[in-house]
Amino acid sequence: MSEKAGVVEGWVSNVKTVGKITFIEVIDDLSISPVTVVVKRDSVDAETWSKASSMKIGSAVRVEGVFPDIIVSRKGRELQAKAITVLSEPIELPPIDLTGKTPASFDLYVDFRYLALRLPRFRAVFIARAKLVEFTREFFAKNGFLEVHTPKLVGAGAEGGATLFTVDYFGQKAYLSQSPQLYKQMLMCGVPRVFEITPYFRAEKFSTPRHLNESWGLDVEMGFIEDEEDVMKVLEEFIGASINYLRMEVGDMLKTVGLSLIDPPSSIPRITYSEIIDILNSIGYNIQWGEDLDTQAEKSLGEYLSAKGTPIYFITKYPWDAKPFYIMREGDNLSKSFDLDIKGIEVASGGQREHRYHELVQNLKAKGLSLEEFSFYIKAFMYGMPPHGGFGLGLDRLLMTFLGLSNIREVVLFPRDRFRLIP
Ligand code: ATP
Ligand code: AMO
Repeated sequence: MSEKAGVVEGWVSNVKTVGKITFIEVIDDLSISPVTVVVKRDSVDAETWSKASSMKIGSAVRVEGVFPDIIVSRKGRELQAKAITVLSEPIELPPIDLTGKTPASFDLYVDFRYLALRLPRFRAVFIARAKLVEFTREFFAKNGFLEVHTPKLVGAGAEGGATLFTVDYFGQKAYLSQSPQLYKQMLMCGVPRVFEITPYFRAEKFSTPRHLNESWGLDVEMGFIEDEEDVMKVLEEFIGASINYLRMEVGDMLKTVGLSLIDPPSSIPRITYSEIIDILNSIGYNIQWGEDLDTQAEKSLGEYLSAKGTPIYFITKYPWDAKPFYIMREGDNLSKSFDLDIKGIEVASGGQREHRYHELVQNLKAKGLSLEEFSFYIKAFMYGMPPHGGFGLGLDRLLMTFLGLSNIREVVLFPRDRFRLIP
């Protein structure tokens, strides 16, 4: 016999007394199934029995006992209790049902995220999120990228002035960083490959299921590239490898809570913007070349391509007018850019950058931007800036689309949108 003494610490998610046995389910470690604590009236003292049979759901407890050789519980882990310490009891009825039997509203699960994390469905999503971030770090470090941290309090925006949050910086105007774009590019004049896992702050006023005012991104930048295809190859490999990693690490856990991962693509097709316009016009849209794709068009395109077995695709060679100043032009009106979409949701965008000083200055002027405001950035292009490119990827959106969830708030612990600044 190899029964082992042990301790379980966690929160009570259910209690049931059947005759002379009380079963207490305790959510303890980072798994989604509770430990069943079995308390036998004949094996414990009167005080322990009384604590067990009057246990309140939601309490924080420590249980000492033994892990038996033969497990009766269907949940897989069992502890035969010897002593119970109730560390903290709820002082009012929790706002969500901690047994998980009665569902609460979407907003309650966000307002009381810490309680929702005791429920398997929510726990599984945030474990998957942590695994995705863990893998991301490992993938880029292994591929020779230096992890960097760029400032989040900045003096200039990169993605358009309309979406900047302004901050008072000792009497001077500063902004919360929308993206590490300018900094990751400047670093290309000193380090060949960088990545950053970073918050994006964007004062976008609209409320959609895929926008937040604070989101998390993966920013990647690589020097000495031939063209944007070199960047797309890295992103393509990362997408396939991350789905495979999540499958291996959390696939079963997700299945248990009714979620499934998207299939890893064997390759990701590159479809040009012009081809996309043709597809959209062939399925009932009336879009002129040069127009932006609106949300509905993106969605229809996603459905059309998914039905053809292509849920993940690159859209390449956008008109330069539709892209930011830092993207390199291709010919007169195209750009060396790409977006990565999953089922109609833009997950990443990037491209080859303009690394030639004079052309970059022209690009800034063409977009009507102030050379003075960007002078610190342009300076870096005077000292041997190599050809480079990269992408920014929304990690929240990536996980949301990997799991087939319809609202970005499902994968963010404490989402920040126009109507939510607390908790
Ligand atoms: P996405 O293209 O998915 O929005 P993104 O963060 O790159 O991702 P932008 O390229 O800035 O966003 O978005 C394109 C533009 O689409 C937004 O700036 C915004 O003007 C517009 N937009 C998107 N959704 C909505 C919406 N629900 N209501 C109004 N405008 C929207
Ligand atoms: P872009 O503006 O397309 O590109 O942002 C990159 C990716 O970040 C995610 N994202 C968001 N996710 C949730 N809520 C938001 N408000 C939000 N805004 C952006 C999306 C988007 O594809 N500097 C460039 C990237 C580059 O060229 O390297 C940039 O920021 O998934």
